[in-house]
Amino acid sequence: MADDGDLGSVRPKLVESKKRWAREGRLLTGGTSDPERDRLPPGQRLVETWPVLDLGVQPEIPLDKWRLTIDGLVEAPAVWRWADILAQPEFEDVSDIHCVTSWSRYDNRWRGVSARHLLSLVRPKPEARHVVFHSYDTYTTNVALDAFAEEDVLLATHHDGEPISVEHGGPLRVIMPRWYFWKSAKWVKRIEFVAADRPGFWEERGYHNEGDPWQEQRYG
Ligand SMILES: Nc1nc2c(c(=O)[nH]1)N[C@H]1C(S)=C(S)[C@@H](COP(=O)(O)O)O[C@H]1N2
Ligand SMILES: [Mo]
Repeated sequence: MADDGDLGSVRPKLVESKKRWAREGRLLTGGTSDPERDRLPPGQRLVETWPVLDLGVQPEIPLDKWRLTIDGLVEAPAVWRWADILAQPEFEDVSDIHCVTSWSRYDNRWRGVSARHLLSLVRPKPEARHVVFHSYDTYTTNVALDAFAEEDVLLATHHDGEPISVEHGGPLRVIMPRWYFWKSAKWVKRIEFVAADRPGFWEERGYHNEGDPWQEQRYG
């Protein structure tokens, strides 16, 4: 378990209660859904709204100051400015959001830069096995390189045709459609390729290391 002594401006009560839920296995249904037959994974309920979840800090980065560093075990590390994002081929994908706190939201149309395109530019070295996302609010989360390389993963600038708002992680957030939404880092500022896995903010606090909603991998 992580030591929360120096979380600074994040909301310690919220973090504490989520850690307790993880310990107690809150919301675990042990039920099943079949992705071939069902659209809603076990224990989820459909919402029409779009809840905002974060650590209580919503960083606002002017586009002229905004940078995205892509580094670690890659052949061609990069620091992208906003103009570099705009210069990449556009990618779109429609997917359902499943948040571990049990809400799901269908048919989110994301637009941005595909992970596969990014990978083709930076070229991970053979030792690279995992990816760590670092965000402007100090949040981190980790995924396997294989999961990042799935065809539906992207760095999103737009949601349903509109630029992603600050509260939802704009100007740029990661979208990992196959995992619970905590893997989709808002306000991403660094994508780091590493050999050894490194648990992120919630993964250190009792969440599952992967987070497949169909297997109800809420807590680890
Ligand atoms: N940078 C950052 N990304 C984050 C979080 C966060 O606190 N900071 N929270 C995660 C969690 S737990 C969820 S459910 C989703 C919420 O995204 P939303 O506010 O757009 O619904 O963002 C994820 N990405
Ligand atoms: Mo979440």
